[in-house]
Amino acid sequence: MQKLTKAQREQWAIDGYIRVEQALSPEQVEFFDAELDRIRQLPGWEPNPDGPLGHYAWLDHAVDRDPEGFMDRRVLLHYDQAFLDLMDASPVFDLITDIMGPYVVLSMTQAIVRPSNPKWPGYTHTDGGEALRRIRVTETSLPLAMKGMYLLSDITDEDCGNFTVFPGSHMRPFPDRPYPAPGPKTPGAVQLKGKAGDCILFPHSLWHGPSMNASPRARKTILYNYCQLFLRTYDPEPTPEVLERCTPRQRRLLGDLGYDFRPGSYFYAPTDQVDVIAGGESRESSQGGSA
Ligand SMILES: O=C(O)CCC(=O)C(=O)O
Repeated sequence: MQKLTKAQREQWAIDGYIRVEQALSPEQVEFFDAELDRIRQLPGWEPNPDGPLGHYAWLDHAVDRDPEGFMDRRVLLHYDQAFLDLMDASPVFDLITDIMGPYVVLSMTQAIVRPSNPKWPGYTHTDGGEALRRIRVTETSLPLAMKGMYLLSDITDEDCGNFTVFPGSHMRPFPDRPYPAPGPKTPGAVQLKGKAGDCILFPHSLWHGPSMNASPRARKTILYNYCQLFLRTYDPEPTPEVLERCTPRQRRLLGDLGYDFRPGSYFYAPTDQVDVIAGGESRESSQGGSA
């Protein structure tokens, strides 16, 4: 499995993010781009304006059905095999396990479309809610949780809905306050650029968020979150239909330990965890060839 280069390891430790160039092929970018247009017409989990902060509601379709409009769709795996296979695709998953170790689960899948709108200023936050933002692990610690954000749009300028980070903020106290709230224009913020197909990796504890999108086009991304096995996932348990289509490694990443829950499960890993995460059987050999 691929490992971080020395330069990537250094940037991860100091800045708190790395950009993996062309993690998706142009064909994959085209496919997922079209999938985002398709799935916004389908039922799914979308932000719930009436619910508590960060909670989602099951809607018949995205509120905005225009492919260039806003969408924040959660729980993607059932929409196509390609979403499922992205969870442990090389090189991103290799790098994720190099960073997090083998005791990991997939904790969330998400597709976000940021429409053209120069009036929307963007925002800045950490991931994982109120408690996780108060925890900063040390320089040599494995992260508790991290994310891979795949760009489906070229971001070659600033204010194009850029993913914006405060480098090093995963390691130090940060002005976590409602007013004046830190934002993408606060000194120290860096608007990242990249090409469609690149993937940005960062821990939940890094202060980050989208910039405004003053470009004429929507910015599209898909995001896969991973956390240590003993933490909770954002997404609900996968359905049997999804699990049936998984390799052993994918099932493990979705929390299937290979036995029913018993006290101690997830805090202590199955004995084959390291082998399963390192690769193990393919879907063909485990399920008689039905991909
Ligand atoms: O750039 C975006 O659309 C938001 C991404 C983000 O903030 C996140 O994944 O938590």
